Amino acid sequence: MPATHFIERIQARILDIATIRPHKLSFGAISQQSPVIVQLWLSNGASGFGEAATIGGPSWNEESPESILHAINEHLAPALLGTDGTRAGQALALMDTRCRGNAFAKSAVEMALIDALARTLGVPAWQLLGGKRHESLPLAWTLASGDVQRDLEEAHLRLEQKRHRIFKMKIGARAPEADLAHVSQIARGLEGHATLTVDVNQAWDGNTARRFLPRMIDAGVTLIEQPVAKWNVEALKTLTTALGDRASIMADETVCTPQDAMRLAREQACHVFSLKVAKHGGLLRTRAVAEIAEAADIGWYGGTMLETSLGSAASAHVFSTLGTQHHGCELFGPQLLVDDIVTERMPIVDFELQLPDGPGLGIEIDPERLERFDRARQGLNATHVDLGRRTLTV
Ligand code: MUC
Ligand code: MG
Repeated sequence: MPATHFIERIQARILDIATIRPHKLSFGAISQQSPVIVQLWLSNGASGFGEAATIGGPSWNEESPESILHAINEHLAPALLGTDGTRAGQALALMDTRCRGNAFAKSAVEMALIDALARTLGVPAWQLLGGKRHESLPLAWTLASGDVQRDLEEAHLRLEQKRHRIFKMKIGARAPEADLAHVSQIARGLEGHATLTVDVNQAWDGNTARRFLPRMIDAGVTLIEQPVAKWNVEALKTLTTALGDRASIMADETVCTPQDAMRLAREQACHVFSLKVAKHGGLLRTRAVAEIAEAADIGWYGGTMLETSLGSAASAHVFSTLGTQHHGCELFGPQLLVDDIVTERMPIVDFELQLPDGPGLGIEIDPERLERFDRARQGLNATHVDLGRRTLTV
């Protein structure tokens, strides 16, 4: 009989970490990330860490750091305490019965559980996720300062440093003509040295997308992310059919659950899925969505919610297990933050992120930094409940 290790304690907290510059998206600019960090202890003494980050509070989708913290403290942790921690799939099913939706909150808990389990077994998390198929992945950077000169300086520096040669531009906040001018200037400045993606973050209607995307492609863009609202699968499909021989259309906000993935696959409504551990509800469900992609001849891209090195490493573990039909990844969250919570970041060598080995998620959390960035400790919002020990931090 394999050993049973009960879930003994779960602690969640919000951190506040500034970004190195404002990051401008179609719905606003962010200058701080507020990831929720979970630590989960098993009865054998092992513990693991998980993270869920949102972008712009609840601007990117429904969940916010505060709602994630609430869902974990009030619903998910009480459901899991005392249950068998060696059954991650069962833990997910239990969380589903106690709490609908709330994929980000569930993903942080599942990540911590898988880290603790992998550490218990002394293996890297990727071994529990099907086994590694990639040692490294091409790493994109997002140009989102809002200023052409600054974007170009950033891109040239990163090319020189051999860190990034895939650049994503955030558009949709300004008039499409202004975005087109911005993208065209950047494309001219980087011609022959980099590949370009645009992420519209749902800002355009179908007609605007049909008019402006061909001109973005003429300018040099090869990958187009979420040009229309998440519900607008019809328009996504039309664009995929019309532009398919010239560029790839990528779904991001539209593809969260395996059911979303099935619909897009059935309708052949995009060429690529942007995979994100948080929106899929964990590492195991990221694999479920990726498997639907593979079966439907849809490619994958390793997306980010601008996590610290903790969430980025967890994403790297699951991405390392996926197939060959990929467009690289954008796990650059740590580089956008002024500081981190790990002792050592994943290295970037020759434009590629090196995927971590070592037990669990393969990174070590720095407890001093965890305390320093803790929102409750900074006195901004004292909502840090420690379940298991039932202590309340104020
Ligand atoms: C998104 O929608 O892809 C990820 C990278 C970035 O720059 O913004 C995010 C959100
Ligand atoms: Mg996106």
